Amino acid sequence: SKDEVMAMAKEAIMEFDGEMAEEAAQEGLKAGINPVEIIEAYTAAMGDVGVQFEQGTLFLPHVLAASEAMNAGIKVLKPEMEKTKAQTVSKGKVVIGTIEGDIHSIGKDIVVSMLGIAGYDVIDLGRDVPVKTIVEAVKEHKPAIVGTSALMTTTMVTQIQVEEQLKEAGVRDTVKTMVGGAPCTQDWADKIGADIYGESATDAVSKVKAAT
Ligand code: HCB
Repeated sequence: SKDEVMAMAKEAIMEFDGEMAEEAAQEGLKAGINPVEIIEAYTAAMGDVGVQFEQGTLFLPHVLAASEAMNAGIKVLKPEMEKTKAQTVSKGKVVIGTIEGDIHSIGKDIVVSMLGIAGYDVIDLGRDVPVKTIVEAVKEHKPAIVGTSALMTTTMVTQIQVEEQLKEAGVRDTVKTMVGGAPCTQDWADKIGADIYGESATDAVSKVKAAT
């Protein structure tokens, strides 16, 4: 049943079990469950892993193993998600990357996949992307949206530099900026002058759609 698949997806991440994550994905697809919902189950479990990491009951290798399990599951779901990508005409370009100094990529990768499925032409700059590179990419690709992901309070502050350096380069008005990642909030976006705050990948996609 759906409940069983969702429970299995969560357990797989909590148990750092990539094979179980794959099995949950396969079972889910067989049962006709929307792949996005299965990813949300993995994400919820990843949040629990994060809490346990903060509490000191899990350590970095566990977090890494959990994220690898999550990637294994997503790999199974991705081809299925791409099938639903109907339009051949691009809805617009989005440049995205994880901010300078920050190597967290899981959430950004989910946003990249989901924007791609929604029909956007996504230029993924990867992780730990220098602000300069982001500005250069805006000049080169002329995207409708430029998004950054920051997972740490120490790196989210660099999102301010994106706003400033886009202005200095004279291209801030040509593009809408999006911020996301666990420590970011709507307040943060408002404070730094970012146009869009993406709370989740689903939220990011709907706000990008509304803005393009
Ligand atoms: Co990492 N880490 N980590 N980590 N890590 C966090 C982020 C902490 C909060 C954990 C903690 O201590 N409480 C913490 C940051 C504390 C702070 O704020 N200062 C932390 C730390 C400290 C570190 C290291 C410094 C640890 C060390 O080495 N001592 C180090 C970072 C080094 C560096 O970056 N320079 C580190 C390393 C790692 C890994 C490698 C083990 C692994 C990352 C693997 C990878 O990404 N390839 C990792 C992980 C997995 C986490 C936690 C547990 C989970 C993050 C995650 O993937 N969540 C995290 C704890 C937490 O977040 N509570 C912990 C799941 C995804 C799906 O959620 O929020 O990223 P998401 O994305 C959502 C959403 O935000 C939105 O859509 C996504 C899908 O819905 N979204 C966007 C994301 N980006 C967007 C961009 C947009 O434009 C729009 C929407």
